[in-house]
Amino acid sequence: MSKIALITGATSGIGAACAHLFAAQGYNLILLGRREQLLTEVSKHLEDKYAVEVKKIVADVRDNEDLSYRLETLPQQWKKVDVLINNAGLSQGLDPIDKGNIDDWDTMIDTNVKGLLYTTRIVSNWMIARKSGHIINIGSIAGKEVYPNGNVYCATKHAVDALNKSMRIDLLPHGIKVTAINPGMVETEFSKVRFKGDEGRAKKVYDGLEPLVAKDIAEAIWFVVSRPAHVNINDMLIMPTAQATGTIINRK
Ligand code: NDP
Ligand code: 8X3
Repeated sequence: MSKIALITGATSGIGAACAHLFAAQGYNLILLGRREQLLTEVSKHLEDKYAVEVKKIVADVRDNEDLSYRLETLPQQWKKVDVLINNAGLSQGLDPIDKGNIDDWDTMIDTNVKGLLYTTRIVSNWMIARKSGHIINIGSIAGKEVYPNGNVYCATKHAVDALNKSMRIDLLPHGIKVTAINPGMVETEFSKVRFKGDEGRAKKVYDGLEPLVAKDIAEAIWFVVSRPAHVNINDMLIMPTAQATGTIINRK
């Protein structure tokens, strides 16, 4: 029987790249995101190309009640999730702490931290029942260090780092693997979302360097997931060659 991966934030960027790579490896997929049309396009493409089964969940990870309903009402066979990729996340704004937009703060905390928790609370129980599973948490270089005006986004990714470590301890008795994947700069919709649709400002983030692409991260995740049963990779930090730290970048 095919394995199942549940990917949050599968409508673009890293999540969509993971969906492609896992489908190519024969996984059936549960793909979650808010933009229904994109979810439908990705799902149809993968079903046609790889003959895998895809379950779409149009949901907002911030809405625990709706998320729980949609996950708990999945048919029983779809609850046999082998891999959970907690990827849904975003940054909003890049302002100093005294000028931060409170709605932006709430959105980042509710999505990157609480959404990840709500999803994990449900899916970890399915994994515990089967005594097997692998949870991949998408952190960031912003969860390892901080940079000017990154304040709340960095705090949410530091929280993901802490949750990654602590869920590994809590789930240890149940044989469940837990891994953090922490990327540096990856060119996706991330900067467009951070700068609220300002494409020019988003593009400038990657000026003069070759950033990572979503597929680079998906390939690292596949490497981690495809290790033998007795091997767990706890934490991976993946940067563009031109980026040494969050802020030290070799631009041409
Ligand atoms: P994208 O903006 O391309 O993708 C983000 C995904 O998250 C989308 O599919 C979006 O789907 C989904 N998402 C956002 N909010 C919600 C929500 N409330 N409920 C459900 N889904 C949601 O960016 P990336 O692929 O780059 O980002 C993926 C992850 O990688 C994030 O956690 C980000 O913090 C992290 N990351 C990104 C880096 C980068 O440089 N790009 C570097 C380090 C980490 P939809 O809008 O359809 O809901
Ligand atoms: C995204 C990476 O450093 O641009 O998590 O915030 S960064």
